[in-house]
Amino acid sequence: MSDSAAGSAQKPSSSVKLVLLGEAAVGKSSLVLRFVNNDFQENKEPTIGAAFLTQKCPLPTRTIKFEIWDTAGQERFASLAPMYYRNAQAALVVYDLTKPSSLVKAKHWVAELQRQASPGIVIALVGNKLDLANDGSGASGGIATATENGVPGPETDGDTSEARNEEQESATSDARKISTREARGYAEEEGLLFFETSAKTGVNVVEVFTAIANAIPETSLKGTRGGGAGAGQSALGAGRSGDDSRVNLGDRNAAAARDGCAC
Ligand SMILES: Nc1nc2c(ncn2[C@@H]2O[C@H](COP(=O)(O)OP(=O)(O)O)[C@@H](O)[C@H]2O)c(=O)[nH]1
Ligand SMILES: [Mg+2]
Repeated sequence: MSDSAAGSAQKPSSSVKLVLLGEAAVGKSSLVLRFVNNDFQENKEPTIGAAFLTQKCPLPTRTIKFEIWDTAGQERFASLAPMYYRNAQAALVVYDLTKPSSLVKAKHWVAELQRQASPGIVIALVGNKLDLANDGSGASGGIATATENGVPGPETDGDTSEARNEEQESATSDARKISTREARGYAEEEGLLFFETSAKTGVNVVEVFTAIANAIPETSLKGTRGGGAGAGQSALGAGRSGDDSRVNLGDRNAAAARDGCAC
């Protein structure tokens, strides 16, 4: 894209360790495959052991090289999990929006990361398999906000309207079992990035990684070359809450995502 032409010589380049966590079969490996190879396999072989892939994500002011660690569900063995997320600067915590138990699991992961992972870790909550929901446009952006997405209808009827909205939502949502509102509300409380994705169609996949790349605090970047640690501050800027170890993003990342990773 046009940004890669703009002075790539002096652009800082940084490696970012990113881990994927979540219940088995939610689509972790499929999201990586979509991001790295722009491919999808309908009956994907389960990951054996752990996969390690890299993918560059060129941003306007710097290039982020993701080192992606995809596990085969070793999270079931609690003692192995910290090995994966140790020193991770970013985590994709994935659930399947057709499977409520997977959100419960995702919440456990978020809690564990907040308790034990690196303090500045950027966590994105990702509801995958959006193609199985009828309202397939999904939540597409950056920091979780209170804005509801996909909840139909104005509230004209006082006390029952909310319940009706929930009903309508599930009635028109096909296989969706977790509403955008519920997941977004949780992500907002915890200060997580939030997206709904489909590894199958590719919706929002690049956007997730680009939003994460934008959210990595400058101070936690390693392997910076060519520009020093100070470069690229403008890519982060205003939306960050200064006193929190987690990172909040403004809506600009949804827009930035479109121009971000050209991969
Ligand atoms: N419909 C649909 N199926 C998906 C999606 N992502 C993954 N799958 C399927 O879900 C199954 C599990 O995917 P996989 O990536 O192996 O999950 P993992 O165990 O979390 O790594 C596979 O059969 C995939 O083809 C998606 O976005 N939509
Ligand atoms: Mg896998």
